[in-house]
Amino acid sequence: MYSVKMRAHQDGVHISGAETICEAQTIPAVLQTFFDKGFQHENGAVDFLNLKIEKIADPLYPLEALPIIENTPHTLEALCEMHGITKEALDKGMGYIFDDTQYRGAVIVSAQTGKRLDRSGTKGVRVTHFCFEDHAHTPLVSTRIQDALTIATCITAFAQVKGELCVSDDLYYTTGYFASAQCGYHRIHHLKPVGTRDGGRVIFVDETLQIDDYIAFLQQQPKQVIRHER
Ligand code: PML
Repeated sequence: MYSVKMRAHQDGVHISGAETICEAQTIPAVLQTFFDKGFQHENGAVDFLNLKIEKIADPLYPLEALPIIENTPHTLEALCEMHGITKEALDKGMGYIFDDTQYRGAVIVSAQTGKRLDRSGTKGVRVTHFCFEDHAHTPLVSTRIQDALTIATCITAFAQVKGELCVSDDLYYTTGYFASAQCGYHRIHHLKPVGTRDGGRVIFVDETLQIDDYIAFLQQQPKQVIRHER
């Protein structure tokens, strides 16, 4: 199996990215899809596009995709409260999403205090080496939701993770989600105003989390997220 990744920039600013793990014979089709995605993006014209292929030696770690809750009856604040994430932690998490830094990955914070726990600076912790397999009869409506569900499933796989909040940094996409292993992937609309590149991912965790093991799992372990009909 091979890991295939794409990232596209304009003037050093991230425009779009994509990744999967596939068999050798599928690589050309994947490269074409990723190339098209990178070059035709609403965030802007691309002046740098990187395509990377790496052989994967370790077996894929299987994960059951979180269920998607389309019309959540809960507000973000209520979801956080239900998951033991304090208002202080949510406010600090929101601060990272709406600050001037465009983190490439997620910021990990204490669910109790909101204190940042990872040491990845402005880079953030990127979830990498994953793929998605769909065994459900009803397909997902977009590859954006597929990618977001895959990442959320990887992020929430450790018991000490209380929840993840994601706001898209795409200019015209204002839907985000709150995800947890306990309650699934809750889509939340209008999380930000249209026309801004604000956005990001915040992972709220219990401070007992072994952060180095968790980051190694997110970044190095090859992961396969499998979706079944519910
Ligand atoms: C992104 O691709 O920019 C993140 C998407 C988050 C929300 C996806 C959804 O609509 O459920």
